[in-house]
Amino acid sequence: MHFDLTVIIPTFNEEENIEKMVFAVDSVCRAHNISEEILVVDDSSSDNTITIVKRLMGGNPFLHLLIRTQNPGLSPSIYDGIKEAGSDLVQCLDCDFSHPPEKIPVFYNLLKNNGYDMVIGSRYIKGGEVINWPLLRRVLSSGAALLSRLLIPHIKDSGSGFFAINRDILKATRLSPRGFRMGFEILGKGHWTRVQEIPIIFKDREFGQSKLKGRIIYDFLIQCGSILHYNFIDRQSNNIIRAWKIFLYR
Ligand SMILES: Nc1nc2c(ncn2[C@@H]2O[C@H](COP(=O)(O)OP(=O)(O)OP(=O)(O)O)[C@@H](O)[C@H]2O)c(=O)[nH]1
Ligand SMILES: [Mg+2]
Repeated sequence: MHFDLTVIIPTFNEEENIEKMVFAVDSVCRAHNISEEILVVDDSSSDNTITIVKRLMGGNPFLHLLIRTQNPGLSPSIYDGIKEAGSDLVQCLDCDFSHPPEKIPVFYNLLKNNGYDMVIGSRYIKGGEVINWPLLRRVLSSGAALLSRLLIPHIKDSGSGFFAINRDILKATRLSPRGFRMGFEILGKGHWTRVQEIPIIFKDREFGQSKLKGRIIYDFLIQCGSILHYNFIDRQSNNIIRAWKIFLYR
């Protein structure tokens, strides 16, 4: 079966959201004539997420499920999804409606028709916004975004989980996905040339529980170290220097 786009939805205990999200993604794609695969990547949820997806798969051949049993985590799940995807153009979005699925055609159009390697849904550029986030979440997210800009300065929201890539940029890379910031890993190590941020309005989840843990700060710091090592010790990439050149000379 041919797909124009694979939409990866990582899940862990999302029984309140998954059915609505599958239909939201499918109706947006249909309305824009995008033939999509929806790939749910689940980390062995203990609620009914898997049962619901299996039931939906009955009448919806575009819907696929990858159940993981090892190395749990958001970024490792997204990475497995990218490797399993039926299309080279891949969109990631959270299951909890923090990321508006209506924006998917904008990402797709930039990848498919404008030759971008990566498109990032950004909370921290003009027109972008975060709604209903508690103060602590805002502070942590903005702090991580600032630290990320020391490495990849021309991108304002490299930690956004709402991004799309042409997965060709990951050929011959060695990624070590950990934590919640898979987009940052790709920016630090992938073979991109053209990256575009588009504004998104990020809403806090209404249903289901947050999976964010305190460990996320530790994971992020290790990830920064890994990207620095990859660029300056292993010399597998010169993305940090390239990003600084783009930032300074554009
Ligand atoms: N496969 C997998 N998915 C996960 C994991 N942790 C979170 N997710 C999913 O990744 C997406 C983002 O997780 P969230 O818990 O919403 O994280 P967040 O948006 O930073 O925090 P909240 O919105 O406050 O919950 C959701 O679709 C989750 O179900 C995980 O360990 N494995
Ligand atoms: Mg969320």
